[in-house]
Amino acid sequence: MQNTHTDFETQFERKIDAEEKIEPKDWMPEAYRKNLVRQISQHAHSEVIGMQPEGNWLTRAPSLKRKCILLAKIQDEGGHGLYLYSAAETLGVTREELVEALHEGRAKYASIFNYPAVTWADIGAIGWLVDGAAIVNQISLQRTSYGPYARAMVRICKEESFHQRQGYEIMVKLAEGNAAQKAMAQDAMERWWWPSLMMFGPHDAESAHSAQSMLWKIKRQSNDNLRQKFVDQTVPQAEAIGLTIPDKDLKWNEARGHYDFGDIDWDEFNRVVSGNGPCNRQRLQHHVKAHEDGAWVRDAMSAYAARQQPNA
Ligand code: FAQ
Repeated sequence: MQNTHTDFETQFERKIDAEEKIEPKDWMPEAYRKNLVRQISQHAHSEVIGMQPEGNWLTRAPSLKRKCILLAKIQDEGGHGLYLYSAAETLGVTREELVEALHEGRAKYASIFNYPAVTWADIGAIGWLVDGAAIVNQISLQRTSYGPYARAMVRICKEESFHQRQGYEIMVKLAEGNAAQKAMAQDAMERWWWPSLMMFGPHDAESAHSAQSMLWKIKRQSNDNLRQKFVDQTVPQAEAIGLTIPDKDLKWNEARGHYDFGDIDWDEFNRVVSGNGPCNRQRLQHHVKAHEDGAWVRDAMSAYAARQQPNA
C-alpha cells in the first residue's frame, strides 16, 4: 500500500517528537524546507560576508604571529560558509541560486558585519563578542532537527571556540597594556557591544519565524534566552580585564539569577537589516566583485568536469 500524504506527515512529526534527525531524503513539509533554506543560507552568507571586516586587518596585524592566527581564523569562517552552503544544497537549492538571492538583496546576512573594523582592538572585540555571540547560538543549533545542519554545527562550534579565545586574548593583552592600548580596547567594547546583542534578532514577541521554528525544533532556544545567556557569560569576562560595558542599566538581578540589561536600539537594528548600516553597500559590492572576478575559475571547473564525462 502506498503512503498517503498524512502518513508522511505523521512520520515527520514522530521523528521531530522523538528527537530523531530529519535527513535530506525524508519527506518534510514544504514550509519546513523553505524555512531551513532561508536560515541556513543566511547563516552561510553571514560566515562569508563576515570575513570582510577582519580581512581588512590582515595586512596590518601587529606581528607575524597575530597575522597567522587571524589568517587561520578568517579561513575557518570561509570553511563554515562552505559547510553551510552544502547543507542548504541538500534541500534542493543550488549554490548559484543562493548567491543570486544574496546579491539581489532577497537573502539577509547578520547585521553585525555591516559595522567597520577601525582599530586592531576591533579584531579582539569581533573574536570575543561576535564569535562569542555566534557560539552561544550555534551550540543550541547542534541539536537542530535537520541532520546536515546539526552536524555542520558540531565542527563549527569547535572552531568558533578557538576564535572566541583568540579574540579575548587580544583584548586581555590590550587591557594589560599602556593607557592608549586600554583606551583602544574600551573604545572597541563600546562600539561592538550593542551590535553583538542585536545578532540574536528581535525580541521573541516580535520574531516572525520563532514560534514555528521552535515547534519544528529548527531553533532550540529563543532569541531572548540566547541573548541573556550571552550577557550572563560575557559580563564577568569584561570585569576580569577591567573593561566597562556601555550600559547603565546593566546589573545583577539576584531574584532572576541573571543580569538585567538596557533596551536595544531597534531603530538602528532595522536600519542596518534593511540595508542602511555603515557598511552594507561596501560589503555587498565587495562580494559581487569577488564573485565576478572568480567566474573564470567556475568556468574552468565546469569545462574540466564536462571533459571527464565519457563520450563528451
Ligand atoms: N541580522 O523571525 P526572526 C558568525 C532577520 S555567524 C540580520 O527572529 P529567525 C560567525 C531574520 O532573518 C552569525 N537579520 O528570524 C562569524 C528575519 O528576516 P527574514 C550568523 C536578522 O531566523 C563570526 C527577521 O529578521 N549566525 O557570526 C538578524 O527565526 C565572526 C525576523 O527575525 C546565524 O545566522 C540579524 N542579527 O532568527 C563569522 C545563526 N536577526 O529571513 C565571521 C543561525 C534576525 O524573514 C566573523 N541563524 N534577522 O527576511 C539563527 O539562529 C536565526 O536565523 C536568528 C534569527 C537567531 C539569527
